[in-house]
Amino acid sequence: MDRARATRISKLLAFALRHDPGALGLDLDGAGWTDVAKLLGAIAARGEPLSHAELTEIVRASDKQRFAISEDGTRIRANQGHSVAVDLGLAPREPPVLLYHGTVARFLASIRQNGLLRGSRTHVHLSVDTQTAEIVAHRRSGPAVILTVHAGEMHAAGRRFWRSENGVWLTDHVPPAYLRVP
Ligand code: HQG
Repeated sequence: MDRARATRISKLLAFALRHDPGALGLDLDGAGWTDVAKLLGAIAARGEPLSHAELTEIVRASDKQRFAISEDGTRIRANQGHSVAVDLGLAPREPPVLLYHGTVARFLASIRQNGLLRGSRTHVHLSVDTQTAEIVAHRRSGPAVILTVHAGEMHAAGRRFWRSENGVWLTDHVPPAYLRVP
């Protein structure tokens, strides 16, 4: 499949599975799963017929492993990034001592004051290394800033962390005291 088509479908999947399943006439269950056959029907109805094998290939080849297909191949969900309420069923776990968050300079004043807020998403997203945080930051225009998060200290203070299936660290809020701003 050509790259442009794979990217277009991947963006459509991210939109439907994280933010607005209703736009494709889909429902998510409590853990974020939806029916693959229905999804393929909805994508076909938008003029983009897609086979089960092609969908599997897009999910397998996704650079960030954004999606998961159930073992029996009948259900699909996003691994993280939701704004709709879902319980991914992840167990809280101890994070690395340091995590990173890529953002842009224009948000810094507010971040210094309020810490990292989850905004429209269900969690604040943190990266395990600075390279990944750079990529996250560069999705936005303006000078990139990489913040260091004292995740170990947060965890010791009783704050919870989860690690998504695709290696993104999630938490509810990072107070300013745990942030190192360069
Ligand atoms: C910022 C992508 C002002 C925050 C990425 C970020 C990630 C504040 C923006 C995933 C703030 C929220 C999530 C505060 C946080 N004041 N701005 N107090 N607290 N912000 O998109 O982390 O490619 O919801 O710095 O790779 O950028 O789609 O979160 O800039 O993993 O798979 O508010 O999305 O994944 O933006 O990105 P987002 P994010 P995909």
